[in-house]
Amino acid sequence: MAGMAGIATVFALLALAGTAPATSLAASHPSPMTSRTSVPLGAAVWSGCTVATYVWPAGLACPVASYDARYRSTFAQNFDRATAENEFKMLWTQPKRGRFDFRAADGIAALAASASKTVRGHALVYPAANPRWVDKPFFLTPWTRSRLLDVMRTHIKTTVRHFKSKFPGVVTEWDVVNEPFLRSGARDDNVYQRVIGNDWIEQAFRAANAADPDALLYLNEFDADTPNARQRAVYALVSDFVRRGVPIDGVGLEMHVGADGRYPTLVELKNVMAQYNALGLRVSVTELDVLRPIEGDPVLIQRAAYDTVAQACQESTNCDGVTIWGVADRYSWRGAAQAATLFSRNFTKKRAYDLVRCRLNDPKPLSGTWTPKDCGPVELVPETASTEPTGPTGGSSTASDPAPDAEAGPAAAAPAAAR
Ligand code: 9MR
Repeated sequence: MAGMAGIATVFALLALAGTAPATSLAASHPSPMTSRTSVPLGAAVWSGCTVATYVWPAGLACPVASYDARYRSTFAQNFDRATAENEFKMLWTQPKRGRFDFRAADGIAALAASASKTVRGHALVYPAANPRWVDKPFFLTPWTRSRLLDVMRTHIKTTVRHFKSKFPGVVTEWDVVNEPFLRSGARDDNVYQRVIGNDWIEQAFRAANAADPDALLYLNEFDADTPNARQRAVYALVSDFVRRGVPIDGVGLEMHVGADGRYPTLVELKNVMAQYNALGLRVSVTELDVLRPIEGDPVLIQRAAYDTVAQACQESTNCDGVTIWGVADRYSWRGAAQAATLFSRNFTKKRAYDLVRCRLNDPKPLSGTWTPKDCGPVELVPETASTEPTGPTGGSSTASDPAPDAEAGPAAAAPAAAR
């Protein structure tokens, strides 16, 4: 197991080798897209689990992605930008009140900068990733609205300014608020909601904009990619923001899909993206991964799911990015056996990667005529191949990607799902 200082050193050394990418200026919000010749493909990266501020569940193996050269090269060679899977969260960056600790987060920014990639900052306010001192204040000094607002604003300002000055041009956008709604469409019952009240989300966006007027600002939400109560709640909130001039640029669609063997249809996804387009907002697919289906050929179904999401983004002119939640199955939070990402346990590229890349490299332009290039069929197997249901684990695949369980190497630890 490696210590946090070691992780930061590894990434800091890597940073010396590269040049930071240029920033894009976004003086007004929502910030319209000015060109669309390709859509960036990102990956969530993480540095490992042994840091002082984060207690890994006992008994689980600890993945040390930062020390795996294949992990770093797979990211550098195949992705355009990074999201810190955990290290930018408040639990890591302000573990004690007023004591900021950006060492692990800097490691991620340095990894990206060393490979000339940008970073999506994830996330400034994510109630599920609060440190304990935010959720359970000392009983003699309970939160008041003004005290907690001050804490939230200070956290946002300090974090955004830290990256803006230490890694200029690298962190170009932020998930300002993460997962503020419940499945019912009601507000999540978290400390900001209870103490500050309904305007806590607006206050967070205003603080982020004040800290970096050039950054693109997103509200990121789970399961808001199909028409449902949570999606309607997100839509109502962001349309109100646009109407009143609250600074926001886009909506992040997480897209952890494949539970119950399902994923959104192309029409559903394009309709949701079009709703935000009508408001002048961008959409970004921010955390895409696909669980093994319950029935049917797992590789083909996962491939089709990836292709569908990429096609929706390709054909929606306000879609400005797709990020996969993990570089490779080996270190995926889903566990390697789910084979949920675009690279196998042994870092072999899957056909789904080529399909996604092909579509994102050929997006519908902002104006003019467009005929999409042929990316080839999803299925590249003999027509006799069986796609019959094969049982509750999805069975084995007849397609040509590496079988998830057939390869050597340790399984990555899979943290418990957050919901
Ligand atoms: O993938 C992340 C996992 O390693 C963490 O244990 C977990 C707890 O913070 O967060 C996971 O990432 C979540 C992301 O930050 C927000 N959307 C849902 C993701 C999966 O739970």
